Amino acid sequence: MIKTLFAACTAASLLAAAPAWSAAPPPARDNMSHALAVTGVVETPLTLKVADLRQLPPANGGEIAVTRQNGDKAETITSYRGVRLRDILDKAVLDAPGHNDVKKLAIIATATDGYAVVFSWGELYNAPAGEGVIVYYEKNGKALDENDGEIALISAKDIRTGPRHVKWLNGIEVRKLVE
Ligand SMILES: Nc1nc2c(c(=O)[nH]1)N[C@H]1C(S)=C(S)[C@@H](COP(=O)(O)O)O[C@H]1N2
Ligand SMILES: [Mo]
Repeated sequence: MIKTLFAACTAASLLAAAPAWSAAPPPARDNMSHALAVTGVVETPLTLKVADLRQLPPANGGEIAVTRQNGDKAETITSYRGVRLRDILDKAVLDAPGHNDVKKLAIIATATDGYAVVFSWGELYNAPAGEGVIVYYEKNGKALDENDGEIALISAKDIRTGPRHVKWLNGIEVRKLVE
C-alpha cells in the first residue's frame, strides 16, 4: 500500500517535472466530435455527420506533413478522405446578398476542446489556399479515432500545417465582421 502510494507520488512528480517538449498526454475520449454544425450567416444551417459528409463531393488526397508552429514535425498523414470546406459552405449557402458582402466574411472552425481557427472568404474562394482546406473523416485508410476524430480539418497549403489542423472539429461558423 505504502509502496504503491510512493510509486504514484514518484510518477506524479516525474510528470510535473516533465520538460515542455515532451509528448502531450493522450486526449480524453470525450473530445470526440460526432457532428459538424454549420451556423451563422448561412441560408441553411446544417448538422453533418460523417455519413452526410460522405455524400458531398469527395476531396481525397495523399501525403500531408503536419508541422507545428515551431517547425517540429507532429505527424505525416499519408492519405485522407474528406470534403472541401468550400463545398460545405456552398451546401449551406452563404447569406451575402450585397455585392461586397462575401468579402467581409470570416469562417471560424471550432473544436470540442475550444480550439478555434479563422479563415476568410477571400482565402477560401479567391486564393490557392482554399483548394487545400479540407474537412476529413478518414486518415491513412481508417476512420478517425479519438486522437483527432470523428471529424477534423486541415489547411494543406499552409506553410506550417499544425496550427490550422483542427482535431475534433464540431463547428463552422460564418460571421460578417463589418457592416
Ligand atoms: N482541437 C484541437 N486541435 C488542435 C490543437 C488543439 O489544441 N486542439 N492544437 C493544434 C496545434 S497548435 C498543433 S501544432 C497541431 C499538432 O498537435 P500535436 O502537437 O498535438 O500533434 O494540432 C493542432 N490542432
Ligand atoms: Mo502548434
